[in-house]
Amino acid sequence: MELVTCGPDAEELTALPEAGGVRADDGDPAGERYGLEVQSTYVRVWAATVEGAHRGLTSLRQLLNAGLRPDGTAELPPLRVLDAPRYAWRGLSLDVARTFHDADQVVRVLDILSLHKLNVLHLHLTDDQGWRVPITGWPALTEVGGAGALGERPGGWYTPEDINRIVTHARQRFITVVPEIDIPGHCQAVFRSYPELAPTGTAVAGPGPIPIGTLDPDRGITWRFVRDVLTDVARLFPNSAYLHLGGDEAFGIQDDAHAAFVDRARDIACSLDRRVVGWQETARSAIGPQEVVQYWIEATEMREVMDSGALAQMMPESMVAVFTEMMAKAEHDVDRAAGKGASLLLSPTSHLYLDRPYAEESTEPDGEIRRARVGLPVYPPKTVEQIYDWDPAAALNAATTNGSATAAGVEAAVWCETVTSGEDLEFLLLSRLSGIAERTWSPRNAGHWDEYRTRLAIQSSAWVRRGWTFFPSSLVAWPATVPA
Ligand code: TNX
Repeated sequence: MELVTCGPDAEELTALPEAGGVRADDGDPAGERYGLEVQSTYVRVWAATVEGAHRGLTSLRQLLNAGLRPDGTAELPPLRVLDAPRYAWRGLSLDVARTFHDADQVVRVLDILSLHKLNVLHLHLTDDQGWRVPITGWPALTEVGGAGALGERPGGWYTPEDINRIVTHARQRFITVVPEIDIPGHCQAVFRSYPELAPTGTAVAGPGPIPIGTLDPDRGITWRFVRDVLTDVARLFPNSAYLHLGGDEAFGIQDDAHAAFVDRARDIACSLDRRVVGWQETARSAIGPQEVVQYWIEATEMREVMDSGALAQMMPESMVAVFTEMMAKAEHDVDRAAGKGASLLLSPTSHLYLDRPYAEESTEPDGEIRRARVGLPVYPPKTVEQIYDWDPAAALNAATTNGSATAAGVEAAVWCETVTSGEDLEFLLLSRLSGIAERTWSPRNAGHWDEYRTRLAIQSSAWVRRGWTFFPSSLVAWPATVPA
């Protein structure tokens, strides 16, 4: 392994195409480039940075998986590659609020990301069902707000030591942990902890899966709370250049008050020397080129869901009306964000929400049982192949009316309403996340399902060795026996 900063090897790396978008740690996207050469007498990995060398060693690991023989030795083909990512921000958003995934499980997820050369873990730390991060001066947030999860599931929260372990494990693998505090909606856990922050009158709870009622921008205590929370979160997650402010599904607040809320929260984040990322609803505030907007509402699929009547089965009519209004308002968010110069983090529901059922059968009976239970029934099921057949640039283009938006990067998302354990979580990630990871790294049109499915099958031996749960899709010819 060599670090090269000048000479022909370095120049070859410099000539590689530039990654699109921004990095979550503000680093140089060129830092991930590497070269890898295999000859009969040596293997050489070179890069301008340790990070680039790490990515190169990850590719070497994947090649070793592919060439592994039953006796534990491996044969590698001679090759020489120069490699660089397509996007600078390649992540996974993980919901630890609806189900609490402890630090051990988060570390397992980080290992999955690392093996796929993903470089961001976005932690959705707070939601109606739970608050997972300790804040100085607000002990009830974890003691009360962190005590539960969705339904009767056990609660929990990360201690500062847990967070330090997660951030350190991530940093060693060149992954940035981006923390999300979801405000001003999705705050029922805050209201349970501190009723003085809760809305009064009719703007409380409400029927259906997503409660009505937000933080009140007209109360002084709200802003003391927001400042204290963002201050501690910025300190606990030091390698993220961004704080994620949520901003989604803030039902029960007027549009102008929502925009003003986001603006004021962003000012606080900026005073802490952090930039802001928010769900696409934040495009309606006074954002600019420094901001990242996370596009999630994929209109075509959402319209199908609405038209199918699936929502009406899940919630009362009054809530269906709230959702219909939300969809209508969302229609121009991507254009709005682009018009203001912000870049877009791509997480369209239709392909990047991994909390959807698998459409194809599992090759194993246990997988069939889990497949029937895991994934939100409201989303149309999709196969491993359908998720792989996706292109970020085409998706962004389809979401704008004039095709002028700029991608910050790509983030898959896994929400945990139907995920009750680490096994459920890994089952949803592996292997649709593998396909997304390839789309974020490799050049456009680089892979095709018919050859990808073979590569995917080969990589599963590494998952089995690590004890990761995965969905054995019937569309893939998985190896029958896996070397130990
Ligand atoms: C919408 S995505 C949500 C989440 C849910 C998810 C289920 C987003 C910004 N809000 O609160 O968990 O759908 O897929």
